[in-house]
Amino acid sequence: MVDKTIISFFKENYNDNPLIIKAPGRINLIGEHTDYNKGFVLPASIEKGIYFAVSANNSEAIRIEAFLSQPEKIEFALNGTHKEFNSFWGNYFKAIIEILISENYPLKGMDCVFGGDIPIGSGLSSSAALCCGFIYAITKISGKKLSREKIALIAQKAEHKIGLNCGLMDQYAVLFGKKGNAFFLDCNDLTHSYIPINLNGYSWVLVNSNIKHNLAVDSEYNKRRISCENIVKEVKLSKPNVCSLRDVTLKDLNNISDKIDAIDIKRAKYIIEENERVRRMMKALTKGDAQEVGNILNEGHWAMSTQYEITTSELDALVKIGENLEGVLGSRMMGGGFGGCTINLIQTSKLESSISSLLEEYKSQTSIDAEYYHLAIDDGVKVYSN
Ligand code: GAF
Repeated sequence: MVDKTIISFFKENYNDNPLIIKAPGRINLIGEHTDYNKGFVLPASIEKGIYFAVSANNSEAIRIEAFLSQPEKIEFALNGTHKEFNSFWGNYFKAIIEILISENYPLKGMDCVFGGDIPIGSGLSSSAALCCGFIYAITKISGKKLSREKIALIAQKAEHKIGLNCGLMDQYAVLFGKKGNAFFLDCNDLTHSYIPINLNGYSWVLVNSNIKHNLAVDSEYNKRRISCENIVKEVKLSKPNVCSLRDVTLKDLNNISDKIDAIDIKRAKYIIEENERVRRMMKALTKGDAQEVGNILNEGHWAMSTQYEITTSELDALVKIGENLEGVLGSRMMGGGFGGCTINLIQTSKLESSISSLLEEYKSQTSIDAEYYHLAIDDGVKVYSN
């Protein structure tokens, strides 16, 4: 629906023959905050996405118009200058254009209308979809190709410019995702592989706690990254080859426990164990062991809650409610934290009753209406034909 509205709006207001690009959001099965520690992640790109209708306009301007809750038109000259704008999303486009100019990328004038159905601030990575989709659209208009790896790096740099020192999980998931598959990424050497996530008799559902986060303006994400870096610096004193938490063991943590803040130790322990949970999840999915998949989801959630301390009381409530429901095998918060969705593995035969019990009980505990979405895994960024 949303794609059709954007396409017809573009045709009415710009020109009749736009190129349509779809950039998906992403979920993450397990491997949270491990990406910037050079660890493992297991995300997937999803059907919800951002659509870009674009065409060259043979001018010296990149004109962008949003079909979002914050509608606005922003125009950038090809040298990056622009009029004042209010929308937060404008910062991402500005950052991308500045990065491309600094890399002497040959920008061309274009019109772009974008919008989509990824709920913002819900842990489904609308910002990575926005950045990766826009950069991909630029390459289609300018005619100068950039590899998907390069697009991911530019999109990550844009996030850093805005203030989120993120890793590369979201960008890689959005760019390299494959329909029906989870995407395993080793964030050390960026090698990846795919694994089908269909578990016979079980369904994946996202529940949006409707607590929104904005990681780019919330320093808690970056604070977690600093905690991890503190540990690496300390371990490096006795083990110079250690470059990231990926190389640190629980024994190393023990050895430095009297020299470093206990909170940093707790955070690092979480990362080391989370990497292990990704390995276990890969095995459980391969074996089709839904019970084990559910257990790993729950373990991962409580580790984020008590060790990494990035959940909220509402997300904890959702997971706890699920633990007491027969049909729910497991669930966890996804993404950077401090709000957003949980991912839930539910017995298909008990799907409807489990979802309604979850939502009802959540409402009675928090007075908040949660929403749910059936999960559909789609391809990464691509030219879209409807
Ligand atoms: C956010 C970041 F952008 C990712 O890089 C990743 O760290 C994630 O939080 C947590 O796993 O989405």
